[in-house]
Amino acid sequence: MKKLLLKVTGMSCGGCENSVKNVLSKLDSVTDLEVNHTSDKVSLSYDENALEEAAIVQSIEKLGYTVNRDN
Ligand SMILES: [Cu+2]
Repeated sequence: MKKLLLKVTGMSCGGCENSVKNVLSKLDSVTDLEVNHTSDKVSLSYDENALEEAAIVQSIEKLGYTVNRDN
C-alpha cells in the first residue's frame, strides 16, 4: 500500500468533504481515507498495482477542486 497526501483547494464545507470522500471511496483499493476542508488535506492509502495516482487526482479535479502535489 502506498500513502498519499494531497493538498486540495476549493473545498469550503462538510458537503465538499463528503463529495470528495464519496468519489474516492469508490476507487479500487482506497482505504484510510481522510478529507478535511479546513486544512485542505486529503490523505489515503491505496494499492499501486490496482490504482494510479493520476486517477485519484483526476477524480478530485472532476469535482472542480484543485489538487496540489507539492506538499
Ligand atoms: Cu462545500
